[in-house]
Formats: sequence, C-alpha cells, structure tokens
Amino acid sequence: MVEIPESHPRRTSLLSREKIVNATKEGLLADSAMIAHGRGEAFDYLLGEKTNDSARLAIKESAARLLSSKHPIISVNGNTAVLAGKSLIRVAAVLNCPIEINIYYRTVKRINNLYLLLENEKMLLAQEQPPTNWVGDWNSTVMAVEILGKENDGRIEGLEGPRSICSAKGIEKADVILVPLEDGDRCEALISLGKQVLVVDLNPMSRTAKMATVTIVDEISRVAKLLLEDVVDGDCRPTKWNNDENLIQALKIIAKNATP
Ligand code: PTJ
Repeated sequence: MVEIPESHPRRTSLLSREKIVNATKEGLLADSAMIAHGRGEAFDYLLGEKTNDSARLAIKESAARLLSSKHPIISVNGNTAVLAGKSLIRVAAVLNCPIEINIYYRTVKRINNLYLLLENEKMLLAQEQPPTNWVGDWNSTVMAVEILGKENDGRIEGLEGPRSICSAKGIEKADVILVPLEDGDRCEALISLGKQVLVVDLNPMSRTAKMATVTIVDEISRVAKLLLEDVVDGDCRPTKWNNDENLIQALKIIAKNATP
C-alpha cells in the first residue's frame, strides 16, 4: 500500500480507489466494480468533484421523502457498502429503517461477505458518539438497524431471474427506497410498482437518473454524510419535485466545467 500524503490534491479520490481495490481482493465487489467506479470518477471530475447546489437540494428532498415515508429502506450494493456503508448505517439508525443488501451480480458468497462487513461496521458504530444534534440512546438505536438481503423471500415484480430477488420486509414492502448506483431496469420496475425511488448517480444521463423520482447527481460518500445531517435536522418537507429540471442543472454544470 502506498502512503498518500495529506496534501495530495487527489487524496480523497486515491483513498476511494484504494478502498475499491482492497474490497475487490476481499471478494466484496462485482468484477466490473472498478469499471463502474471509474465511470463515476469521470463524471465527478466533470462535476467539479463537489456537491453542487442542485445535488444539495436533491439530498434535502430525499431526506424529506425518507422522513415522511411509512416504510423507508436503504438498498446497498457492493460499491455503496464499501464507499459509504458506515455513513448509511448512521442514516438508517436515525430513520429507524433497515438496510438491504441488494446486488446486481448476485452470489451467495458476496451477499454473505457484505453482510459481515455491514454487521461489523454496525458494531463499531454503536460504540461511537451519536451524530451532532441527535438525541437518544445511540448504541441501541444502531444495534436495532436490521441488515436484510440474505432472505430471498421477496420479489420485484416486472423483473426476471436473480435481479428480481429481494427481501419481503425490505424492498418489497417499502414505499420509499434510497438506491445508490442502481441499474435502469430495476429502477423502472420499482417505479412501476408505485414506489418512490431516490437514486444517487454521478451520470445525469443514465437511464436510472432519468427514471428515478429524485436523482442525486453526486458522489455516494459525500451524499451519505449530507443526508445524515438532513435527516437529523428533520426540517424538510417533500416538494413538487421536478427531476428533469434537476438533471438539466447537472448537465449545465458539466457543460460549464467542460468549456475551455
Ligand atoms: O454490487 P453489484 O453487484 O450490485 O454491482 C455494482 C455495480 C456498480 C458494479 C453495478 O451496479 C454496475 O455495473 O453499475 P453501472 O451500470 O456501471 O452503473 C454505475 C453508475 O453509478 C454509473 O452511472 C456511474 O457513473 C455511477 N457511479 C459510480 N461510482 C459512483 C457513482 N455514482 C455515485 N457515487 C459513486 N461513487
């Protein structure tokens, strides 16, 4: 492992790469996880590697919808668990909702490995201080977060094969789903089941980004931290969200940054 100096301008990006590389060796990620990550990095570069105003609004809108939902759920795949699993467990604890491991390249081995990773992070998090301004018994609240995904007892109607598998008390039952790095078909199927689908995708032109109820065009580890602030704050209500306008804003930022 190469030591990355604190002052390195690309330190955050290099640390994320290192996490992805190590997690690949540990059998947590899909074979194509690095390709997906690289595509994300390219878009992040064009977006200025920061949370833009339109993304910030989309995060707040997502927090509002998760907070006002009856059955919220946070779905995580391999890349999300590795890059932002810990922060998303914090969000789930504050929302009092489960996390579901739901992966595109589904193998029992990967599900089990991701389950162990998240359960271990949960135990470490329970020992930490609660998020700023959150009041309550943090240890028991974190330990109460259920990690779903091993059950195989639910189905996403409209999809065939392993991609339709989910947890009956997780994604199947949920009315609002946060699904970072989702694929277009699943996003479409979840929407057609009447669920609100909140996605995180650095590519504002992906089918997922276009299909979702709310698209956060930003990097998942940055998003998870800001989403935590918003759900703790709780001062947000769902609006008449115009997702096309939100995507147009992201494209304008890319166009501006790409102009010499
Ligand atoms: O763990 P699995 O089996 O569910 O597989 C996960 C991957 C990501 C490999 C799988 O879902 C996949 O192949 O995804 P795609 O179709 O390549 O889509 C990934 C999308 O996420 C692309 O549009 C990327 O721009 C975007 N993306 C990549 N990294 C990030 C990201 N968006 C936000 N934050 C990131 N860190």
